[in-house]
Amino acid sequence: RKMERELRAAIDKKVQIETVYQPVYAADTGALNGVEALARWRHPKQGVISPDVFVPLAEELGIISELGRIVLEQACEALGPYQDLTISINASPLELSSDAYPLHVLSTLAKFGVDPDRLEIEITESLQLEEKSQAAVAIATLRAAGVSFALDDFGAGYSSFGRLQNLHVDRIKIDKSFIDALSPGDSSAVVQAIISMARAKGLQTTAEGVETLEQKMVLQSLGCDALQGFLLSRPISRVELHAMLDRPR
Ligand code: G
Ligand code: G
Ligand code: MN
Ligand code: NA
Repeated sequence: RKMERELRAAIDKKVQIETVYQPVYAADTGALNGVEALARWRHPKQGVISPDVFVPLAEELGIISELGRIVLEQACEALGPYQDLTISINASPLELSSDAYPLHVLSTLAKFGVDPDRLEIEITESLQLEEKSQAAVAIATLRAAGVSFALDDFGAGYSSFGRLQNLHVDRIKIDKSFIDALSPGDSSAVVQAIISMARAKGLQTTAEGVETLEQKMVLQSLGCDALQGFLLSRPISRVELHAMLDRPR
């Protein structure tokens, strides 16, 4: 198909793939903790195409690692100089399973002068982690170098609590569907339970998809660590990010 050829060409030539950045803030102080890097495909005719469309396509085509490399490089280049900010990237299970992944990530960080403890890799519950699998080795290698891991979309899949036993992560990102339910009249019991469980396990929490002041206040009162969502900021371009970061913070 035409779109497949076009995606291959874009990733090959490193054109049209543009990373945007969504700020993540400390829930208590409101300080900027860092940003999540999110890929966009700026198609010359169709406009901006969502990663929900082209990430699965890149996986099918076997070029997801190349896409991940482009996003990591763009993010490191954009954020390198801002030493106090964390960079979060989304990694597909296929990427993590490639032999070259951990060393490539570490050499990219070194190339851009980004300390490994500033990088957080978001993985999903769909990651099937066999013991001693390539992905498990990648996670262990990167964690040993100081990179941290977050479980993305927590609660959206099956057996979420079970996954936490064998996936070594530092943070959980509470799926937007639970944050949506934090509206007047609804119970906050599920989010409260997720946050207490995380705390008991020594994990940090980020709420995703925070859209209202009400949700923000409930999350603050429940002791959620970090907030992300349209209420605070949409994903922004590199130029907008730099304009924001270069203003006094
Ligand atoms: O940015 P947006 O909310 O449209 O992202 C939609 C989905 O695409 C999310 O699940 C997000 O994690 C995923 N995604 C965004 N950028 C990347 C990327 O660079 N790599 C991978 N594997 N997934 C991404
Ligand atoms: O699966 P992942 O968490 O990586 O997905 C991130 C996606 O969620 C991004 O595409 C981003 O645009 C989207 N997103 C971030 N904040 C909000 C929000 O407050 N509301 C909605 N509807 N989407 C959001
Ligand atoms: Mn994510
Ligand atoms: Na998510």
